[in-house]
Amino acid sequence: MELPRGSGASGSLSREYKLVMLGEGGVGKSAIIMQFISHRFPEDHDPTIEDAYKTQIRIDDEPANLDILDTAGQAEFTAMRDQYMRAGEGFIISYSITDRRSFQEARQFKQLIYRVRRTVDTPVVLVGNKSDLTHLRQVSVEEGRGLAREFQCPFFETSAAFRYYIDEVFAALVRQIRQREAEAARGREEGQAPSLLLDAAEVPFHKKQHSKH
Ligand SMILES: Nc1nc2c(ncn2[C@@H]2O[C@H](COP(=O)(O)OP(=O)(O)O)[C@@H](O)[C@H]2O)c(=O)[nH]1
Ligand SMILES: [Mg+2]
Repeated sequence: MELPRGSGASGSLSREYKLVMLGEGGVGKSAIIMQFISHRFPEDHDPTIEDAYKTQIRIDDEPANLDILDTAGQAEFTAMRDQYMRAGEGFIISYSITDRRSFQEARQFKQLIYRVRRTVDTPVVLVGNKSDLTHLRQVSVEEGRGLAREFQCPFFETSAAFRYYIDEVFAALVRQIRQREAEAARGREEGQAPSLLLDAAEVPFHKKQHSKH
């Protein structure tokens, strides 16, 4: 795995954020990450590759080391995805505006995060990708906004092809993580427990959980 750009004394000291990119196959998850990290748009990224990528950026004048998992082939279990889902601090749920089914799947990914994290307060950003393909649009901006309201999360329509709103997605996600950390720190100072963490007993039981190794 590559060292983060600009790493060094200060780089290694800055906080690392574990982010996870979710969404149906073909919506442009890999393309978004490639554009974000290397300013390239690969037309032919292998759809089966599931890998993590590191980069260092500044968000609101503070350095952030990002460790981003690009998921693929959501049907089968992989140890790496399992680990990232549990350790993940922020999640991008992506769909394609040209594919209504991928939009409907977004809710499933939200539920998956809830099952793994057992809290309703996980930082999420909703992304409708391929905004350049307006003539093929199947999901309106209003529908995207509506779902984001339901998720209570930021929403962007992106184009990985044209690099529209790519940086904004990652900045919004890191900001949410920082906000929650600041709130948690304030809560600790005031001697309160984090408010939105659910009791284990409140989490619905799911039969089809992956067995732990
Ligand atoms: N026009 C257009 N095509 C895109 C965009 N993002 C991805 N694609 C194309 O959609 C296909 C699937 O992209 P990929 O990143 O492999 O999707 P993934 O399976 O979600 O990782 C590829 O042919 C990409 O070139 C976009 O923003 N605009
Ligand atoms: Mg991919």
